[in-house]
Amino acid sequence: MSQQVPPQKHDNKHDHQQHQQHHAAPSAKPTPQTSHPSKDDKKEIGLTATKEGDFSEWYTQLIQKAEIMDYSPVSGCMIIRPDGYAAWENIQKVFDAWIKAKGVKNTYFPLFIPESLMNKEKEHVEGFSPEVAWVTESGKTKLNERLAVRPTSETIMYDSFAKWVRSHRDLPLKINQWCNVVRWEFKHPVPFLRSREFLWQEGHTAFATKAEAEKEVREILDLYEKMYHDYLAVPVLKGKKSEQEKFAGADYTTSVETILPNGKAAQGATSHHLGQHFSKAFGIQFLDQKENKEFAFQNSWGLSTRSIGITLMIHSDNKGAVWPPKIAPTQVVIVPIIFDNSKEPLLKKAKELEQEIAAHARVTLDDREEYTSGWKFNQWEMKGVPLRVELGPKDMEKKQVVIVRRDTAEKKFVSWDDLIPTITQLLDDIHHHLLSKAKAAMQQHIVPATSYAGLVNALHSEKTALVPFCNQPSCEEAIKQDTGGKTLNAPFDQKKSGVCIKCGKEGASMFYMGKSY
Ligand code: 87F
Repeated sequence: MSQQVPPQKHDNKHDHQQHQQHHAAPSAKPTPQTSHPSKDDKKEIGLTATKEGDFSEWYTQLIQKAEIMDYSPVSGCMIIRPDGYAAWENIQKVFDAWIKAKGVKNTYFPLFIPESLMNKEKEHVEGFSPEVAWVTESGKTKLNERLAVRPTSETIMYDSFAKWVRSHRDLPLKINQWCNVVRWEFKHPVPFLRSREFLWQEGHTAFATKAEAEKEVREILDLYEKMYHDYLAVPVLKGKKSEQEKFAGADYTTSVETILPNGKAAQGATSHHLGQHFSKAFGIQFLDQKENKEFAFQNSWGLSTRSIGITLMIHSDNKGAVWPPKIAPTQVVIVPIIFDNSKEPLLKKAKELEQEIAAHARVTLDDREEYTSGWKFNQWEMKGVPLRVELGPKDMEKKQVVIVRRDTAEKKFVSWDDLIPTITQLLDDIHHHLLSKAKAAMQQHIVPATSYAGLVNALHSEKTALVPFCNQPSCEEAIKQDTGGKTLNAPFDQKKSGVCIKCGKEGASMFYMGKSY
């Protein structure tokens, strides 16, 4: 794979002509390019697949060429490169502050979970056991007990919770950890969406009452919605999972679901109410005010690096990545248009602008002289930077810059004095533009259906259907076998009930059904 990203559209010559149309051509020659790829390289460096034509090939090329991830020697395990990791750090920073404000504290529990602990609450691992990776030996010595590489930390955490919780005064207990987990999946891996190791936060809380726990489940789900909506510019479908699709260890599971451009659904995050399921298995008990021994009510909730894959799939285009501004690794790139006879003052000004912007946005100045500005434009477009600020000799004269939006390619001439408010406004505009496009796209992928034929039809045409469904696992299993579709969730505000599209039972709730990742 090439380490460098791409010219595809901004042919360099053309680019300078374009620029000069606005800026009246300086007579000096542009800085010679030493690393500009030859014409023959072009195809390979840009994206060769289109989002509309071959979605999965497009995505695979995009995330590598935008330098977001790379494949590793271990199948299904990926390398998160600095841009991908920076986006994750931005997500972390926001969510971490939100949960801390709710009294959640961060911890770190071991990566290895003894088999005996994993088996303490068998039901929750049952369906997942083929995906658990085990450590069985050190050097040539067999371990006395196998150790699971954590696929999730309920068991190891709740073993401690049982020791930490004694009285009602120890509750609520609110613990989170940011960590990696391993699930040895056998379905084909999709970077960020389905990898064998991924990063997430897992929140685990214990309460004295069911009401308090249930309140939190919904509050956390609202935070997940807010993260997707306000930061990733991704609309979600919020609701409750079906009996078939809920976490087996939970009383019920709530989720935010997303719809990808290929019509497939992807679960964005989950918030589970565990009831007293685990507290009974692990002995998490407390003495209440009347000195009665009670089992705690628990929740667990998680958001993972999958959110990055969902975001990129939704917003990116045939020129490369499109990062939503709020989590973009770099929000603004300054590209000086360098000519030999005007280089010094121009670079000096570019540095000043960089400093000024740095107080308000994540900015980088691309003053590399071995690349032409046209080449840089393409590279930063591939890397998905929301705003490009160009500064050329003519702009110096006019005390202005040219600002180009990544999402619409719109160009704006902005005086130096207006730079900061304009950048702030544009970043906000881009967020809202991406969100409204994504909302429209999601709506186009959702259709109502009241009959089985309607559901089948919808699933065949890459749609998610809103259907009345009885929520019986046998019915869902039959639908899955028959169509490959499954429930995503049931919206909380059930406006009407109907007759189950599968079995005809009355009083069925409305569920979203679709094909999913
Ligand atoms: C894979 C292997 C073993 C998912 C697994 O959703 C166990 C599991 O328990 C497993 N895959 N799960 C469910 C995870 C539930 C829950 N954990 C905390 C979350 C959010 C964070």
